[in-house]
Amino acid sequence: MHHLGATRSSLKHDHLLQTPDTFVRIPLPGATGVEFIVHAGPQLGANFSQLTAEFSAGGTLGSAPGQRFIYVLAGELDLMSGPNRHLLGPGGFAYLPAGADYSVTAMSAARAALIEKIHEPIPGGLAPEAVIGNESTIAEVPLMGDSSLRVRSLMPDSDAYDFAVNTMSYDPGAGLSMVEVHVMEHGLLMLEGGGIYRLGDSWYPVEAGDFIWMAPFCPQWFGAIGKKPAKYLIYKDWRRHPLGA
Ligand code: UGY
Ligand code: MN
Repeated sequence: MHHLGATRSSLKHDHLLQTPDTFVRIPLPGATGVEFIVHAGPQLGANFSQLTAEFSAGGTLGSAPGQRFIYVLAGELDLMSGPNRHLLGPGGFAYLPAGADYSVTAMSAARAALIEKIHEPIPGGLAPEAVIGNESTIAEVPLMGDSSLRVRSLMPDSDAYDFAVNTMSYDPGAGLSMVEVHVMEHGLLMLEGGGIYRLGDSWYPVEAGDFIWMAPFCPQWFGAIGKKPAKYLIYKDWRRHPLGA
């Protein structure tokens, strides 16, 4: 079935909205039993990559070119990190620094968001360490005092780490209190609900399953619409000087 070329997906110089009807699955080296949807990468102008990994039961991830963050969307992943075994179900996540000794195998059909970035060390700074957890154990913090819009920070906030990954939950009708224009870029995966996203000078209806990339300084605003809460997973580069020093 085709739709006469119509889609909500849209690519502009400072943002990409990529909707599931336009996803193309590819294999990647070192992985078996896994198909990947590439949402963002240097080809787009991004300084990180974001993918969805779709595992068959028993599928395994290969290694990443740099540090990697994994967030389980569905199913269960078996993470061996050094000698330690962790079972990660939905909301389970892991941050694995570049060069870490680990393997990821799906216990059943599973889906996970992958965020990968080449680490930018600070001269004389501490090296980042692996972090493994579940979102459900992390306290929600109201954004700028607004309890209808809550943030959970999945990564430690220290200079050793050069990116942040948060989930943001909006009650129906909640919205960002300002149009943001900032130096950080974003990779965003809609997890639940929907609403209207302003990106640059365009306003888009968005819903669970959509991916958005926002370039540095892309004007952005979101308002949740509908009777269900909206929630997204959002990446940003963090704690690094704009000149790279
Ligand atoms: O962390 C952020 O910059 C976040 N408030 N941006 C967004 O939701 N588009
Ligand atoms: Mn932002």
